[in-house]
Amino acid sequence: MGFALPKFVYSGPGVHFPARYYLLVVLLILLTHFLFSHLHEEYSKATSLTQLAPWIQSHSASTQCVGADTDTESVWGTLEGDQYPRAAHKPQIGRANATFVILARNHEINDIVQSLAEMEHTFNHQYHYPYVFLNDLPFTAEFKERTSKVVSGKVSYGQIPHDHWHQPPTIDEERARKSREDMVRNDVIYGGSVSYRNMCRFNSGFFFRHELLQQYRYYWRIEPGVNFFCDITEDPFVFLQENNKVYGFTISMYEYESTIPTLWETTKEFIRKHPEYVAKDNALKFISDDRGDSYNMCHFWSNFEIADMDFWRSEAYMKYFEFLDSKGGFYYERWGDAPVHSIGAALFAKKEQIHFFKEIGYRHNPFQHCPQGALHTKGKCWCDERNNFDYER
Ligand SMILES: Nc1nc2c(ncn2[C@@H]2O[C@H](COP(=O)(O)OP(=O)(O)OP(=O)(O)O)[C@@H](O)[C@H]2O)c(=O)[nH]1
Ligand SMILES: [Mg+2]
Repeated sequence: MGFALPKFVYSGPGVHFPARYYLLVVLLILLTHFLFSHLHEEYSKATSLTQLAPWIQSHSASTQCVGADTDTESVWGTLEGDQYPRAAHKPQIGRANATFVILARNHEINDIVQSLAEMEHTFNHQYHYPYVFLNDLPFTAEFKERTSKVVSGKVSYGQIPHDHWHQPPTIDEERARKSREDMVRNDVIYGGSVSYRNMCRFNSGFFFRHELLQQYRYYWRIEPGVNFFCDITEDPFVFLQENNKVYGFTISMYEYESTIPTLWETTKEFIRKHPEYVAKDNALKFISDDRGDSYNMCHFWSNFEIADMDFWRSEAYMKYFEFLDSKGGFYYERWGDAPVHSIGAALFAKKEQIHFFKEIGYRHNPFQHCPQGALHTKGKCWCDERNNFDYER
């Protein structure tokens, strides 16, 4: 009975008898639409896709694209130039020309966000100092999104210039490779890593030259996964500024000798050439027990630093860094930024310009400084007072 559909429509597998009628109705509608579109101009205009677009937009809230009712301008609109302001970022209240500096890799995002949250909670929610994030690779959108969300100061994200990060072509790679292999054989921590060496060299002599940091004088270095235990009631940047200090630390310890076999000899060679750079009333006693003959391996643990970048930018330190760099020890050995900064501060600054921030509770695994007694109470510190590592002897 009835009419037969053309074979190509109804004979396919899985098409059941009632489906014939649905297909027939669809075909008839399409045929009618086709005929009307050609015969009646008004009908054609009214049903064109451009006419239907506004209706589609206003009736598809459940699949709304970014940009319809979110404040996208403050989230993504100003990414250019690596500036990333958010409405939540408040104008700076802190009085110093200062910033936080964070060198990090994209995969460290969870640990970074945790460090930032603790920094905001204990200090920056009242001061709104800015943050500068640096990386040898471009930061991901996720990194920018999540880090910018947890802070109260403005943020900027910068990529490190190639030559400030990578092993210079003047380094004899054959010699450097042999040294890395020796260190791996001797179980020297990070002994086989080139990127760790890049990082140490960058922190020793380049970070303060990055274009995003040019406008700032003081910085506070933050690493992924560190803890800040206590409320910080006095602004450490202003403290440095008002007391003419150049370097602040919380933990000091001994360096692994195998990572810096010739660092002190190289330093002495530099000082013989440039005795004029050594400060009167310096802190040589902190780094040497025999009036400079040998280095005692003491250094400030540089994963925490609150310091004056103009000190690193000074002629004395810049010449010192360039001399060290010309000897290649960042790659032929594994010179760390902690001993390099510590020796630089101890020799080129006065000892009273170096400050122990004993009220700042801080942990970078596996060591922590936990303020003692009245300072612990004042700062409402959440660290265990009995777990305190200030000096290792
Ligand atoms: N962008 C970038 N950052 C790095 C790289 N290597 C290290 N860093 C950062 O440099 C800082 C020091 O590196 P760490 O790996 O923490 O070195 P460390 O503190 O001596 O050693 P840990 O005990 O492992 O923490 C951290 O802020 C790292 O995120 C790298 O290859 N690229
Ligand atoms: Mg670290």
